[in-house]
Amino acid sequence: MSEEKKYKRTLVTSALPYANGPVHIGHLAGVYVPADIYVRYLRLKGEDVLFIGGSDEHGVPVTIRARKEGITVQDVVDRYHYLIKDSFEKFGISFDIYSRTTSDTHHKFASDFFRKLYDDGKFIEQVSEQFYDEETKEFLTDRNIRGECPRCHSLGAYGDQCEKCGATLSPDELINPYNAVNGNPLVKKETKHWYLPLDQHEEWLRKWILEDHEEWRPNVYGQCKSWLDGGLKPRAVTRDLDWGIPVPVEGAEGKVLYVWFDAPIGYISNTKELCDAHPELGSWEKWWQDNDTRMIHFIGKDNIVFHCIVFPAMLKAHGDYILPDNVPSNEFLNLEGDKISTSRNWAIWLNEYLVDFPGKQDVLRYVLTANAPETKDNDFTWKDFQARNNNELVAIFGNFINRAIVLTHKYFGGKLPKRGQLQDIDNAAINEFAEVKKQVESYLDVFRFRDAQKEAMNLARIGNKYLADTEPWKVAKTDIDRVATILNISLQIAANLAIAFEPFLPFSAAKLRSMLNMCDVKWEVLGSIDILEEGHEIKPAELLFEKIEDAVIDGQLNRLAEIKKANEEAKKAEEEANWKPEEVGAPVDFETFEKLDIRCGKILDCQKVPKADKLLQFKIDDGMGGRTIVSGIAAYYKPEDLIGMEVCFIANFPPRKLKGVESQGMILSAVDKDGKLVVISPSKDVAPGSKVG
Ligand code: B3M
Ligand code: ZN
Repeated sequence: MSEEKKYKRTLVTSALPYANGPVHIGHLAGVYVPADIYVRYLRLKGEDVLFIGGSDEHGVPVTIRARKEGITVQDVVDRYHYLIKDSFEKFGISFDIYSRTTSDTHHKFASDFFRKLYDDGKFIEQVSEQFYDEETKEFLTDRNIRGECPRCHSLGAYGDQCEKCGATLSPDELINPYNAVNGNPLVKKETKHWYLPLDQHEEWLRKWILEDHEEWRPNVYGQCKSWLDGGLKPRAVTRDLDWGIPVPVEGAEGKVLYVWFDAPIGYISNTKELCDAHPELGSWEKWWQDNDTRMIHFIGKDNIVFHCIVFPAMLKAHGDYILPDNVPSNEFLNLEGDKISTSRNWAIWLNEYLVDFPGKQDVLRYVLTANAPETKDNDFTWKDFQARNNNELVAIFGNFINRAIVLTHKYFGGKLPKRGQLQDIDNAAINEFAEVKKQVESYLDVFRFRDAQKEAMNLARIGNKYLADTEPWKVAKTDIDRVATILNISLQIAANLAIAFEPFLPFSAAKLRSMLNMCDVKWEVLGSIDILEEGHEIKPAELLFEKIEDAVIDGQLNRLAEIKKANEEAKKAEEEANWKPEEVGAPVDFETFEKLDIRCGKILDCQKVPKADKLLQFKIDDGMGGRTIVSGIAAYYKPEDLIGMEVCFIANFPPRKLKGVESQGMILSAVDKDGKLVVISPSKDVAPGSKVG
């Protein structure tokens, strides 16, 4: 175990989300709520802390989104940056700065950082062959290359992964690769890039992580270990792309910094932007280059290698920087048993939650922390959300506060009554809640937020049980002094709750503080029974939490059921459109062949099928009154080029629905050498409806 570091200040960063879509509960649970709990805790303790956030506005994901929506990349990042920023604000994620990687400060900073490493000879240059589209004159990134999967032979696998069989791929492995955007075949072309030679950093990284940071979470430590044991290789830090920060080197026109090179530098440039605007915070260098600073990165598990290996190697290569002390990464949060997926719309989007559950940000914060995927993937379900709200927040926390405040108003006019002689039952409660501070701290200090919140909740349980056991509403009939003692202790517990929950449920804690008329709160006093003074005036009770009814939850479940149904239909259509010609089929007898009714027909009309990239819809003159056929050849033909053409089709397939359109047959085509589909025509005019055989 490494020795605990003495530090003067803590710099907390949270992963910069891609500005290519709204943020969802997975983001919140995995990164932003835990980071926010942690910084709120440090601030309450009076520590010097900065919380840095921002949007990641470079990389391929934003460019893909722009193409999909038919708008510019700048429009995409503008739209989502502000949407994301707004969601975070509304959920109380208390960044000291939330900036963006398209800022001038960042561009200059990242560019200078690259240039310093370049000038110091910290990169290696390598020429390699990459896939290139000769028509659009662009090199393609892995995600923009598609082709046949070498493993399961489904068509349309991506250059980095086959979504059908899950295989991790490189574009070189794809059979007949093509440009995912326009279907063009690709050629190999040489291009030069700069690489960070991670292999040269392996030795110190091994020691730094595997020996000096054994305290890192097992999932983080384990992932690092397996990367290191596998041997590190040089990693390209530049890309051929027209969106990003230009590579500041002569002859590098058309190249930009790889998004994973510039994004983590965003933590530094955003700190600089903040400190430049607020000199009282000190210089940015103090936060990044002084050994007395402790740095913590909050991230999701798919970002571990970049934060534990690549970014530290960049910082080390530069020479002036400190390295992270901890990288508390979470596993994934699933939704109702399925992986959260942006493309399948399988998520609870924060901006939508805010509309559906106004004022209930703390409920989601509470549930996500109670269920945080800290050590393994976890599941969010609406039923659990409802149960935790109704049975814990309302029935325990809210109920206790409400009773304590209402009774104080009823018997003592809203003034904190005097605590008299203590009985055993009082001492037991007091001793119990005096422990809570230590317990919560011991968990927060090692980033175990779900256990910490559970302990904080224990305080409410102690209070609730204390009131239930002492029954002041009954005692009031005979002994008002005893009621005074009970309510004094109860309100002290309530004040403790207002402090303990400030990191977890900031809105409810603030509301509670306001009811209790508390101004300045400090973590230090947690556990004390003297937070509020005798005679202190409190305000009337307001509801802290309210019950969530079944109908509300059913509404959310129905919404998800509809999404699931639409996804299943889309998947079926995609599979059917992905049919693949076999090389030589199994032998068939003549009778079987004769069963196939193949005919010639003429294309009268052809259009794209809405919301289906691959499908075209044909009106065919089949000599029998006409029919509609849907075919998955949109990547290879423009609809207007096909009108008037003669084709062969199978006429006796049972009709089937593709993307809502009924297809009455199948148009025959062959695969050319580039893997493109070519429609088969009779070599001379024949009458529509003529049989082929
Ligand atoms: N934007 C990936 C992600 O959102 C990336 C994180 C950058 S952190 C420097 O998962
Ligand atoms: Zn596959």
